[in-house]
Amino acid sequence: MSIQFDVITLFPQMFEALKRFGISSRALEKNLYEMHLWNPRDFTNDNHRTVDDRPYGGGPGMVMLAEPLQKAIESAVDRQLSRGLDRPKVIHLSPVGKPLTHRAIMELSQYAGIILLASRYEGVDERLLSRCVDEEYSLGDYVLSGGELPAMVMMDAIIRQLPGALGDADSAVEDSFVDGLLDCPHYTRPEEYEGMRVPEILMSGNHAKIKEWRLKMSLKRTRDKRPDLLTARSLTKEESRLLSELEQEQESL
Ligand code: 9D3
Repeated sequence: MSIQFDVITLFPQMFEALKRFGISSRALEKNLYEMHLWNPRDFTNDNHRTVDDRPYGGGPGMVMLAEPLQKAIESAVDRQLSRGLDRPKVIHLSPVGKPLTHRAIMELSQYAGIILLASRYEGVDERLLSRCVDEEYSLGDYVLSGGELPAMVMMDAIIRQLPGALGDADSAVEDSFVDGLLDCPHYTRPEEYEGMRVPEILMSGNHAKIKEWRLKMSLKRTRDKRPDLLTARSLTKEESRLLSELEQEQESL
């Protein structure tokens, strides 16, 4: 069966972005995944359909109530169990979560089903998190308005890993970031644009030389913009040689 996403959100319409455009839309048409949306407001009983309240101890902002979230999560879990799937992992997108990495995406893409909790306001009642949530992920150290965009980011990254999601043209491009280096520069027509020419080597037809040039440019970019990626990773003989070539070339300037 295709991977099952159940998302708990006050703004289910935001997820139209994922359903309607690009690779994630094509993957949905190919039945590579299913996405089911659950609004905590539909699990309230009062006239105002209240999903949040003021924080105990005072302070700014509102906190999401445990009960509507627990009911929504339980409905989502029951849906997946009734499909014969194992109990799904419940993931909360949160500024206090661990950083979302390529490695985490690869691990998550192995699951048959995932439940994503996208929260709003200042946070969620801690008792809901301790009772119902297995893991928390953050996109990085900057403040967003809620967990919906992070949930879509996570799903987009998982979906493009699913076999059959990428056309052949896309999948070749994939290799570069996955091996821990930044991508090389790309060029297309025309041969000369505003006085700037395409690097001669790319027009040579020498595919071994082109491959080597691309690797060298990846190494150069990674060294210049993300040296942390180079220290995190061991180099092949060819990569070490190309890096010392780069250093030699720089000295001679
Ligand atoms: C001062 C306390 N704020 C924490 C930085 C409260 C707060 C702000 C914004 C609590 C939640 C949010 C909404 N953000 C997310 O839900 C979120 C998020 C983010 O803001 N940055 C990076 N990754 C993520 S994942 C979910």
